[in-house]
Amino acid sequence: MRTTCGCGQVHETIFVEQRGYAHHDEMASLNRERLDSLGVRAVNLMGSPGSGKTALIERTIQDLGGRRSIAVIEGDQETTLDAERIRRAGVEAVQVNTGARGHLDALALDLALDEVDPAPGSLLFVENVGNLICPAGFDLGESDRVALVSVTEGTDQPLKYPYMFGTVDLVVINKLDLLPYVDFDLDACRLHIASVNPAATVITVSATRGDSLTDWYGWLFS
Ligand SMILES: Nc1nc2c(ncn2[C@@H]2O[C@H](COP(=O)(O)OP(=O)(O)OP(=O)(O)O)[C@@H](O)[C@H]2O)c(=O)[nH]1
Ligand SMILES: [Mg+2]
Repeated sequence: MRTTCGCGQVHETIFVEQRGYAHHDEMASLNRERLDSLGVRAVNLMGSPGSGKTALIERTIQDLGGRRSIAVIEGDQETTLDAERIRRAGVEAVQVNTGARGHLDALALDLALDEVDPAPGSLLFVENVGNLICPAGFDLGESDRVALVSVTEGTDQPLKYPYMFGTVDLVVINKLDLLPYVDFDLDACRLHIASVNPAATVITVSATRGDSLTDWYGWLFS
């Protein structure tokens, strides 16, 4: 599997990433042990910019209404805008800025975990940097990997980005409310997902209008 990041200074990034692999895997294992020992479920949310990752977290915070402790780590190249959105929704968030890199890695999660200090038994959302390429190759030590794709992005995304859709436990097809206005074939998209990842669970939601979010919560608390 290709694991190099296509963002920024490609040659230097390739060198650094390759050299860091053994350490990276070790760090991912340590993160996983740390999260397991706390009983924290860490969900790595990945998807294109604008697919609705932050919106889904905001809506989840709103719907759960404090019934489950939630912590959030936000990954973006620049700005603290998403962390600010999460804080406005009522939950503390740590922002990680990756600069030229287009993904979070296990070291970034380790550092962010020190900051966010999730409560035992809590739910931790890790919103990865918005893109369908770079985050696919990086194990953070998360409990679950989730890919979001919205109906405005096109039916064939799972075929074009098989490394992303092939590595996840769940695919969330978002923005169902916009389906009447776009040329998106839900059944074909489901088939494409199955062709690259037969084991993936697929749900369709609207994070903003609230359609089928019971499926999301059902998966989240399964
Ligand atoms: N109509 C509609 N709009 C949505 C839905 N989910 C998200 N949006 C809108 O899509 C835009 C992008 O949503 P975000 O949640 O910021 O997307 P993101 O995936 O976090 O984007 P990045 O952080 O840039 O990667 C916002 O204007 C949201 O309000 C949805 O279900 N339906
Ligand atoms: Mg976001």
